[in-house]
Amino acid sequence: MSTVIGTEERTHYRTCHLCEAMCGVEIRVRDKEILSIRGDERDAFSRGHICPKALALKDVHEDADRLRRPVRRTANGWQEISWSEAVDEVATRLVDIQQRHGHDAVASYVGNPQVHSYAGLLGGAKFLRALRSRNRYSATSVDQLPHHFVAYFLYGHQLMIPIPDLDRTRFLLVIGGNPVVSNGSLMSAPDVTRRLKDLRARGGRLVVVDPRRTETAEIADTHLFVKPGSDALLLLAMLQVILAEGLVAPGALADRLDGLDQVREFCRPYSPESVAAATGTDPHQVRELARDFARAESAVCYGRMGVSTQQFGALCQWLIQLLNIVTGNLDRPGGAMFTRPAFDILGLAAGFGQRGSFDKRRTRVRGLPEFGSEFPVSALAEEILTPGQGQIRALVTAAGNPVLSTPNGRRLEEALSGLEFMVSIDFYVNETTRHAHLILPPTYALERDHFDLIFHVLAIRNTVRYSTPLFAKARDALHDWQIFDRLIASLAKHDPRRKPTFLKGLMDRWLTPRRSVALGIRMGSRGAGWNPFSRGLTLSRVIGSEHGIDLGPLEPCLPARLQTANRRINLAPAPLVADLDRLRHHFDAAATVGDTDLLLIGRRDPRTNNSWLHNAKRFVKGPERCTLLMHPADAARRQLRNGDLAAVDSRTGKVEIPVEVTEEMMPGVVSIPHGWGHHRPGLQLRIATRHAGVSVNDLTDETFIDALSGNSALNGVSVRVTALAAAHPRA
Ligand SMILES: Nc1nc2c(c(=O)[nH]1)N[C@H]1C(S)=C(S)[C@@H](COP(=O)(O)OP(=O)(O)OC[C@H]3O[C@@H](n4cnc5c(=O)[nH]c(N)nc54)[C@H](O)[C@@H]3O)O[C@H]1N2
Ligand SMILES: Nc1nc2c(c(=O)[nH]1)N[C@H]1C(S)=C(S)[C@@H](COP(=O)(O)OP(=O)(O)OC[C@H]3O[C@@H](n4cnc5c(=O)[nH]c(N)nc54)[C@H](O)[C@@H]3O)O[C@H]1N2
Ligand code: SF4
Ligand SMILES: [Mo]
Repeated sequence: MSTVIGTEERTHYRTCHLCEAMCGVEIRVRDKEILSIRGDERDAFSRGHICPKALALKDVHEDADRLRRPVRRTANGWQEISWSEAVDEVATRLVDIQQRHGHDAVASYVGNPQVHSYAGLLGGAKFLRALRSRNRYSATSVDQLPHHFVAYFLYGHQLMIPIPDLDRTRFLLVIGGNPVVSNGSLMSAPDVTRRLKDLRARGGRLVVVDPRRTETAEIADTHLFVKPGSDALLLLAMLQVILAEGLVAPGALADRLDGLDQVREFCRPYSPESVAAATGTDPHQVRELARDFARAESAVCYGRMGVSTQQFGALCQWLIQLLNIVTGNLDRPGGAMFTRPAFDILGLAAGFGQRGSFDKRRTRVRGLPEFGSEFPVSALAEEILTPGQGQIRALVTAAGNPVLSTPNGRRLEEALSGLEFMVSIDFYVNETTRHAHLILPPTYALERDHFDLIFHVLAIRNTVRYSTPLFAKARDALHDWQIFDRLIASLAKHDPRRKPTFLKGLMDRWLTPRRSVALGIRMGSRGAGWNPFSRGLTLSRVIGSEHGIDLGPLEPCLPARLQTANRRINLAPAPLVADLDRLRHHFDAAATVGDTDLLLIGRRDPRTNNSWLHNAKRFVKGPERCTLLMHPADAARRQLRNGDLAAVDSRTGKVEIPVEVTEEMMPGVVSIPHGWGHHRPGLQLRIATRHAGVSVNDLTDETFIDALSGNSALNGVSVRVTALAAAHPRA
């Protein structure tokens, strides 16, 4: 994918893997030097757009702190060792612990960047099977678990998540998402800000519901404040209006729906007036919003982190689906639609009977349910710390930093430091990996190929693009998938019962990640199959289109694509209906207690990527961004002024943080971004440690969860804020 300019300069085109937007980038290099990174004007999807983070492709690549060889923790610091020594030691220790305590004694945690590496994802899945432990954890349960949960119950497959048809809709209702900053999530949409502006320019409406007047709210027609954690009530009230006023019009799907009467029944008590106090919304505005949404030519309600990582995450995601369905907006242009990707991992998984699972087992200590063969990560620390049969003794982390990204990070740190053995597949010595005995560093993005196995499935348009490596990897470097392969082989060497049969071994070696993608594309619904005359897709055709291929807008696909056994949609799945009782009890109790604390929510900013882009100057320079946002009235009551240092404490911990007083916050709500807190000892992040900030997850609470799905409730955490000292002398 490179064209030669002159003798040594060349231009390379690839997809940026850092967030879900899949922007095409144009990278100019001279030998090994990266001269520039710009948007690829000819990219079929992003058409030249990039965000400031694209430069992290260069910064992380060149970062001197990035590990290039395996390291072992010793009394005198980290010591480089060879791959064979490292891999052998890991397998020896894991097999030994599993032989003494059972397979489940070794747990795994897989973080977000794994989803952005198709080879890592495929290789990691293979490794987890070889590890044979049911103690699996991932960042899913501090993120989008409720989306999978609802997709599983409504549409029969955990990956069958409807995507807003952003480019055609006439009405977008965003609840708890800030795409202008996050660049869209479960809605891959490069240059989302332009697309939102286009929506308004063609006469459509953008409404944002958020406890903070966010960057997305700033460009919306309407912004409504909502009290954190109360969205389910608001959504019920909107449904109640639509049902009571005869605005139900499910359209083409009408004869595929079950349970509408039940929905009518449970929504009945929730008038906009009845939820006004608990949600902090204006009943007239909510009633109008419901009517406008139902009457719009097309409309789509989209809810993200703010309504996922909260106490009623699954209820929220379910009610959002109901809103789209009863107004006839599911599976129609301008509504919520499904993709038909070149590599259909959803269809493939379904073909193997893998549609998801729920509550097949529970965690040992707290009894939290499994979903999709994973346990909620909020249970990880207690499963390590609580002695007894089934205790976790060892941990493998890959592409994750749970100390900063999961609730009650302090307790998790305590747990990690007591493990018998820990290995991390990561290229930084950070807050999590510093506890490992060994760190195995994979190559970084520019030394490997790239394909979006997941985000093509979650995009607002069908496109496909494959990127070749820009640089050859060093001879002694390994890709994530190669590390996993070496570990699998070594596990089998140390435990002969894991040795694959000859044929399976052969097959495993042949089916590299790249061959898997080639096969997936060829056999997919757009693929050439084995017909040599077909004009369908093959990997080489995709590679040949170095700016990607546009496969057109999303198309209606129901009921054919429904994965439920009876090809119908049950609007009222029993576990979700039952959870309405929990919602009611919670708000009945809250009404009598009276809330004196502030409610804490998170936020993102354009130069972060969760916890791991802070080791480059351009991503940390400028004014402090790890601050506490607070409404002027709340600040005044505590004698806090802009720039003052405040103490924030919760059930789990305490941090000290500068205050930023701003009317963009809803009164009673404060905000701290996540991914900071690089002041821990022993990190090898020379720049990040000088811009440490504090970790909001020292305040979040592992016992505060969405009890139905098991997802962490990172938003709506009760905190107290007190003044510490004035940062600036007062005039
Ligand atoms: N309070 C609060 N907490 C949150 C959130 C929030 O909004 N508020 N957001 C949550 C969300 S949405 C997410 S996704 C999670 C993220 O949670 P995690 O995935 O646990 O954390 P990251 O910060 O993404 O850490 C990624 C790690 O992967 C490493 N890495 C990067 N690229 C690669 C690679 O190619 N291979 C390997 N092996 N390693 C790599 C980095 O060095 C880093 O250590 O955080 C969650 N935590
Ligand atoms: N720049 C940047 N971009 C990123 C990331 C990053 O770290 N930095 N991370 C990436 C990842 S892993 C993800 S998952 C996506 C997340 O993508 P988004 O979900 O779009 O991002 P957030 O900023 O977490 O948006 C959540 C919004 O919910 C609001 N909110 C909080 N509590 C509530 C509530 O109770 N109700 C309602 N209605 N709203 C609430 C917050 O104020 C916030 O505006 O972003 C991705 N993109
Ligand atoms: S929006 Fe996302 S994909 Fe696009 S350049 Fe920024 S980080 Fe990369
Ligand atoms: Mo995420």
